[in-house]
Amino acid sequence: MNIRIIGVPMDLGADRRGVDFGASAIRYAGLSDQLRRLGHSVHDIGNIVVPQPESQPIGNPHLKYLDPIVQVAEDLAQQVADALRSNEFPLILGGDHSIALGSISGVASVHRPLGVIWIDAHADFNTEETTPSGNIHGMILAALAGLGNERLTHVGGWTPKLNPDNIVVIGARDLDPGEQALLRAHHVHVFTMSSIDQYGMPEVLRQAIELAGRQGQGIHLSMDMDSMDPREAPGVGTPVRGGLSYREAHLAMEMLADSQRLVSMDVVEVNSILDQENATARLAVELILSALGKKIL
Ligand code: B3U
Ligand code: MN
Ligand code: MN
Repeated sequence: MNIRIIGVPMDLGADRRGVDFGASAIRYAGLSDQLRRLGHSVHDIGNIVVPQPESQPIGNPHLKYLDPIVQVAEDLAQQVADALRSNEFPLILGGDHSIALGSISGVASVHRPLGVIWIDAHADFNTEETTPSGNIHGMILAALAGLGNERLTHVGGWTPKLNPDNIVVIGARDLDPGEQALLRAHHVHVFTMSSIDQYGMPEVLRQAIELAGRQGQGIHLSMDMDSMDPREAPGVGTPVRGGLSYREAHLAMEMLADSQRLVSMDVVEVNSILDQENATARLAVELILSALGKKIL
């Protein structure tokens, strides 16, 4: 496979600084070399330009840094669509989860309809009305489904990018009240940590792939590293106890690789200021390799 790596040093969508180094930390953990060792060809185009928060007004407190976030999303969507048209698999490295607005808008402009598997401790299904923080990284999945502020929903000039019926959230354990109501109202498939405890990751992934790819479409994987248990991934902005184990996460990646349905992937929320010896970035590399075909034997 030809892989195009796109870094997005974005931290405007989240409260804590440090996720802007995430893409560099993942590269430093050896991503390109190891992808090449797997037999892929790798085209790393470097980082998209992201404004520094110090030079930007926060703007509306319910939609912090809306202008620069939308501007980066427009840029990234172009880059991602260009990669796909050049027959390259887009692998986007965050940055906070607001970057998925650009990555998925770009993928959905080429692959329509598109399924999404969103692995996250959160569901990122808030709008400006339900957000407790005003942080846009918590609103991205809703925006892609056409809900919330028009600037967010209309990146690329069209909406919605996703049908809620093809959205699957896995690993959720921290949802806000208004967000829960929206997820229910729009029938988003959410496999919480309790569903994983009850049915096990193999069954959850089997159903997730079926739901996200119901009409035979491609699937984008959006991997928020805070889905992992904080013992495995200490370097994330918002650690939440009781997350995915190392084994569960690898199994999920391997099942996605076996499905041969992945068309693109992003890895987000690695916070290298809070990390311990780059452990979270190294884990991100291992998970990417499993998702892109690495087998033990
Ligand atoms: N749901 C909360 C918290 C949050 C969402 N995503 C992350 N944290 N990483 C919010 O602010 O929307
Ligand atoms: Mn997220
Ligand atoms: Mn999260």
